[in-house]
Amino acid sequence: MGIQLLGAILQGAGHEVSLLDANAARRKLTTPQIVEHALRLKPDVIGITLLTPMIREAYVLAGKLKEHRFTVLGGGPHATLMPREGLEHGFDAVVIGEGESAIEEAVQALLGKIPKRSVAGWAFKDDDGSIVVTEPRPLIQNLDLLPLPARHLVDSVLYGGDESGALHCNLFSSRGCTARCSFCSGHLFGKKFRFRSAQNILDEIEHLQKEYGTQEFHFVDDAMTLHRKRLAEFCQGIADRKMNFRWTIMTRIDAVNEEFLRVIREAGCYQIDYGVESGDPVTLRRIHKPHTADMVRKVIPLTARMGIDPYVFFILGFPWEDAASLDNTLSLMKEIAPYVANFHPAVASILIPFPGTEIYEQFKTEYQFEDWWLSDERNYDEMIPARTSYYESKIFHLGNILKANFFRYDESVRKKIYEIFEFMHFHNLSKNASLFSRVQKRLLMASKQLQSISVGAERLVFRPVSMVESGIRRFV
Ligand code: B12
Ligand code: SF4
Repeated sequence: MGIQLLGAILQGAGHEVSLLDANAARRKLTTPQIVEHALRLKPDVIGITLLTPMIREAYVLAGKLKEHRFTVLGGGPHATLMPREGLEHGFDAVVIGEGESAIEEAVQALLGKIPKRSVAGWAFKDDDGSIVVTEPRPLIQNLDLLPLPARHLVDSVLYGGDESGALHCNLFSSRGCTARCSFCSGHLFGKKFRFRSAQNILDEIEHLQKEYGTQEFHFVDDAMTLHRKRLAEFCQGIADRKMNFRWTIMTRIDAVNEEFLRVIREAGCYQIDYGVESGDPVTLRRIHKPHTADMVRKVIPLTARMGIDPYVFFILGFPWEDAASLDNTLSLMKEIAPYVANFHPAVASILIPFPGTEIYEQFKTEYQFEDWWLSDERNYDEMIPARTSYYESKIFHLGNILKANFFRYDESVRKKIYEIFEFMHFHNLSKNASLFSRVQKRLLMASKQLQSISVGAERLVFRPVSMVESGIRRFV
């Protein structure tokens, strides 16, 4: 969505724009393939989104593009946190913060049409090779003035099964979050909560329904419910316009109440993602989470009672945590499990010290992980291969964060993390009544038992199982 918004701004200003998502769910491109694409297109400026987990690949790509003398511009979360680093790794310039207000001027300056120093909120390499960072650009005040993302510039089939696909259902209604969680890398949109008007969001949804037939929408706001009056207007607007669609949101435990949940449920909201993070009171305090474990005990069952599915995120392994603190988290998980539709182990769930966070600054020297994203050694972003054991490759498919070993967990903490991952995975399987889930649950238990007796025997029996399963997946 970020690059679609920038595409819309540039098209509006008369530029020719092409978007390439090299990391789309159904098509991952390699660096040589991206370079080849650029050589075919020969654009005047190439913009690249920079996220910390993929930063090494992005820097290699920038280097390769520079070999062909392309002009390369960076932007996004990592560029905002580490603008100088981007320039030291091949980029000609990087935009710091929101892109919409800066992109047009940045392109003009890179094309030599306006002086580079006249552009606010970016960093560039001057003619003598020195790095210049200009004064910050104010945040966009009126989000209603933004154009609709240029969704037509990306092939929706790359994201989902059919024409409408999963691509056209993501949208945002606000930016910024007022909390200050010590692990959160959300600096891009700032701490001030800014929001689009209810009418403006409904207009976009109406457009998406007409244009693409989309009936389900996912809001990617950090904390959608911070301004309740606006959301109440949004719900009223759905009724007034006689619209009918389903939607999901992400928000904070401290930012909902019963009446409010009822209103959004009646207006079609069927899922809320909450960042619970921990059940340990010390940890919740130390990470500055704006809720307590008791608030979680109330809000999760309440959400379920109101007819909305709670999806819940946890983060395991804060540097001060021992097996007892993790046990507090597991106990809370077990308490709320009857109401939880899904625990999200999908996006890893083990603490990663992202740049710019309080956790990173506090612990980088003690645990010697300064600038870890630049080294291959900490490359956690790979799946655990099925050759370890069937059990591990399923329960712990993103468990490479444990191998990255940021916080040197001792054996008791590691064991507890495994136990919690197993709990989350089995809970999710049991919520899914399909035959596949039931079979997988049995296979997992068998693989675990066999592994504890003989690693070799587990491999002998379960290697073929993994092969058959991945064959079926490829076929499906
Ligand atoms: C939806 C989402 C996801 C989705 C989809 C991610 C995707 N690639 O689109 C899923 C669930 C898959 C996901 C996964 C992860 N995510 Co995520 N995600 C988000 C979320 C909530 C919304 C993203 C979004 O659409 N924003 C709205 C659009 C409009 O903003 P945008 O894309 O950032 O684009 C703007 C600017 O960045 C800039 N810009 C972007 N590209 C460019 C390029 C140029 C050239 C220029 C000039 C400007 C520019 O301009 C755009 C308009 O203002 C953000 C939080 C947030 N509030 O943004 C986190 C966020 C991006 N995720 C984050 C993280 C950490 C992850 C994971 C690593 C989590 C994990 N532990 O596994 C994984 C890694 C995924 C991966 N390999 O990319 C961090 C990134 C931190 C960082 N330093 O990189 C964020 C910021 C959350 C946070 N607060 O910490 N995520
Ligand atoms: S509540 Fe969520 S978005 Fe807000 S600071 Fe905490 S982790 Fe980040």
